[in-house]
Amino acid sequence: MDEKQPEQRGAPVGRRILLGTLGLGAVGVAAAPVLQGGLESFLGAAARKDPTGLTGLLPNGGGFRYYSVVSSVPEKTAATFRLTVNGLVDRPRSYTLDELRALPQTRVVRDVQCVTGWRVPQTTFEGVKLSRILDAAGVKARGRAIRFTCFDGAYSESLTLDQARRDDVMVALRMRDEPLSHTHGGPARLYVAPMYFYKSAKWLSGITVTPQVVPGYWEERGYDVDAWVGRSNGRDDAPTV
Ligand SMILES: Nc1nc2c(c(=O)[nH]1)N[C@H]1C(S)=C(S)[C@@H](COP(=O)(O)O)O[C@H]1N2
Ligand SMILES: [Mo]
Repeated sequence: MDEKQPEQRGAPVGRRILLGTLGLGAVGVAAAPVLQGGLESFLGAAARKDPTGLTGLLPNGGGFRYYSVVSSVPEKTAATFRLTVNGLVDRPRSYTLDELRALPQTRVVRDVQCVTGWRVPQTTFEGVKLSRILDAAGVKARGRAIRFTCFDGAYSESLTLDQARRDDVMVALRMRDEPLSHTHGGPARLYVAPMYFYKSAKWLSGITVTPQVVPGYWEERGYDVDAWVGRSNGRDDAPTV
């Protein structure tokens, strides 16, 4: 296994064969949490140590793979979801889902590209431009980067302020003309169109303006902080895993 592909560490061929034997590929995402629980107990300590290896192999529909670095994520609704904006800003605040929905929505259609090789062509995302949220908060002069946190309690991501202000970076509320499902990181995920999909943090709960880039979850484990598709450590032409 390539050392630059930590998403796949702990998911050696043995597990793939196991998953294949169980026919997981055909089962679909609805059964995934149950199956993950079952597999975890079956595989024991090794699986608990690296749940990514298991979840990364599960299908998420329409050519997507389901990724989570934790084995279960609470579901949030319009009643319970909050997105907090804080750090080096003049006006820290939190948004409800309805408040995000009420803001002007932007639409971007691009290929989704995971760093491990799978790609989903021409996928529509809709949501609120991150620049709009940053402008509303008023980034202080010392603010140079953004740290994103998630209500899965583990994942994080980062962007420089310049990257965050791009027109094709948003807090996404919809994907493929539907509300973002829980498995795709709903009700709101970060969507960074020009970068590998690991930048697009699911289950977004926090946007913190920081004085410098704080590397995110996978970046601490070897991925490039600047994750431009084709210019980073991905393998665009690798076969789908
Ligand atoms: N919170 C969270 N966000 C995440 C991840 C994760 O494990 N946890 N995985 C990333 C990676 S590596 C990919 S490829 C995509 C997968 O998104 P999907 O599950 O909607 O296909 O989510 C990204 N965002
Ligand atoms: Mo990924």
